Amino acid sequence: MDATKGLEVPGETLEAEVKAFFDSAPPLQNSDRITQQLDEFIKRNSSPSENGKARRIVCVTSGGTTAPLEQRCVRYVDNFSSGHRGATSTEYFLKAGYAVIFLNRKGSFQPFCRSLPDDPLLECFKPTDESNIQVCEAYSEAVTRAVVDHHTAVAGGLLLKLHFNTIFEYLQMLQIIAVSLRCIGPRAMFYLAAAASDYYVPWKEMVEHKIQSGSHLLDVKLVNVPKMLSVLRNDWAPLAFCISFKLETDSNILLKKASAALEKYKMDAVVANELSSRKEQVVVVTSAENVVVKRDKSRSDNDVENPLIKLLSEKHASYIEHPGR
Ligand code: 9Z3
Repeated sequence: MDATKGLEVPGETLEAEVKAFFDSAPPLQNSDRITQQLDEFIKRNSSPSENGKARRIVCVTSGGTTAPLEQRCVRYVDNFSSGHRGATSTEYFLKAGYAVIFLNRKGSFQPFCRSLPDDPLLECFKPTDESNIQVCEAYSEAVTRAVVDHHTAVAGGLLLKLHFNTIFEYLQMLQIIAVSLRCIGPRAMFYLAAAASDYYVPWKEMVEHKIQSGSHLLDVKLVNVPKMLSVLRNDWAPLAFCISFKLETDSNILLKKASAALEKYKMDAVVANELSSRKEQVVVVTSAENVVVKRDKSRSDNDVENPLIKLLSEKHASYIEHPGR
């Protein structure tokens, strides 16, 4: 998070911090509806598919969370993430036979939209007369592909898209998803590519109205967001296969930080990426080895996510066979 240093809470246990975070969070809108959608999605994808086995389900998180500074929010601290990693990975997970819960920041990159221009609705279509429009020739193939692939995934019950804006929404939704997926044990994967805030202003300590300008000092106290990776691993979905991401701008510390996260949060793998080269290469850090995964420029589907998802899908398959850690 591109933020000021937060307040440490000496001696406070993780459990107390987690409780304080959720107690202070504004209640999630539509939580019953989300739980119902998840239950239906998991049920639908738990009967045997073509290969006689139940489909694996991955929760892909994507985009940056915001930490609001005011309850009636005008200003917030944001986390960098375009959502490209999560959206692209979702496409490759679907290709690999997974059902995908795509938990994404509203307005971030969406699966199947990579070949479209920035403003697809206005740039891909043109009017033929006052009341009719048609797809522009130049985009006709890309639009057809995007619409067909998206429709096939959503209508076929293989892709469930859920949106968040704030860190409060993100973590409440992640909890609901994890607890819902607990019943499928090791068949679930978490692929946590979202850039989640490290610091937040507790809701009850947040001013209601827009902070007035006038002072040269903005005096806002941010506290640490509790380390939910531990909670996900230990409490919410202990049997799930968990992949987290480590982002650094200094490549000299990247692998050390990724290994530390692997051990501290008992992840099955940590994907280490450096900001400027993140679309070219990543390193998959596991307790057994570090695997460098590079974009294969000779292919048409040459995103780094292609070999990355292949590798993680293989690791997940062998984890399902031998679930011990
Ligand atoms: C990532 O590292 C993602 O790969 C990126 C993808 C955000 C770099 P884009 O969305 O970029 O394609 O533009 N995500 C996790 C970032 C993060 O905040 N990780 C935390 C950390 O590094 C741990 S949860 O400490």
